[in-house]
Amino acid sequence: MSEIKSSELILNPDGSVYHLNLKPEHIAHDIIFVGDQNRVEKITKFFDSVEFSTQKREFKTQTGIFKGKRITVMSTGIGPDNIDIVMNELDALVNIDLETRQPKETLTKLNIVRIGTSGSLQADIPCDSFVMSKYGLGLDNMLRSYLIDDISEKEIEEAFISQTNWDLRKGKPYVVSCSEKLEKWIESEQIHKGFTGTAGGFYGPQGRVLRLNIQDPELNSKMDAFNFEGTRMTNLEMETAAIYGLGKLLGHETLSLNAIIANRADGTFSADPYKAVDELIAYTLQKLTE
Ligand code: R1P
Repeated sequence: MSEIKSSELILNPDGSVYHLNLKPEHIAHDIIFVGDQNRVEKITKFFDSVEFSTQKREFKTQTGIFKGKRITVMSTGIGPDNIDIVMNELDALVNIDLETRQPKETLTKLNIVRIGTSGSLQADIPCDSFVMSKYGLGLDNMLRSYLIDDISEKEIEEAFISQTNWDLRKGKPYVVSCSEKLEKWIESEQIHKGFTGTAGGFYGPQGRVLRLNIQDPELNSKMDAFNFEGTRMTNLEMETAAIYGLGKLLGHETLSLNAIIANRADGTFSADPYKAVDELIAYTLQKLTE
């Protein structure tokens, strides 16, 4: 097989991958994603030790030991475009030989858990609760650059398109499920199982109106009412579906957990969003080491 060219898999002069600034030895096989770079140390401050730390742009990474387990915590920044970079470069670290620039014969599977923040679409999923996304619904189109027919849930996609009268000029929504292995590992009665919309923007793409009119002012109420065989849409954020899609395509286990900090159904915002995130961090670290 011919080698992957330098223009396609870009390495820094020290041999690290271009955006993440990481070499293979810097990462564990259990990885926590957060959006906000300042959230990385909110997690690693609980570690027994931190062996490695780096940051380039919004991508901050720390690897260390928590209760005997080696874990990497990494910030992805905001949005599906960043997830494209993070997932591809992380996968390259374990599944491409960076010296020969050839894919490895034996693939390595990573466990990736996102600890994020999100807005609820349902009044009965209040601020400060946690949602584990059983499905991610991508409204952003990033994943459609790949061949996704074998991994996407077409029946749910079609139901969403028809129930919301989705305008396909905005691209075609895609639906991908989480890793069942991680779901079983991390679930509990404390967590709502959800169907999470991933938008390619924060304002118009999530139905927020400040000074600009949006293409479909009714979209959020149609999303609230969406129902596929009893499954409702629970929340909106900007990474989950992209993580699930690229995780499935590349062969990694992925799960997204979100602390609900805003409730779009009743217009409320958490009185203490940092506390909600801290509680989700504590919950996840505990589960990951059980
Ligand atoms: C928007 O404010 C950001 O917050 C949410 C969204 O998904 C988006 O990334 O998640 P994080 O708090 O994990 O970044």
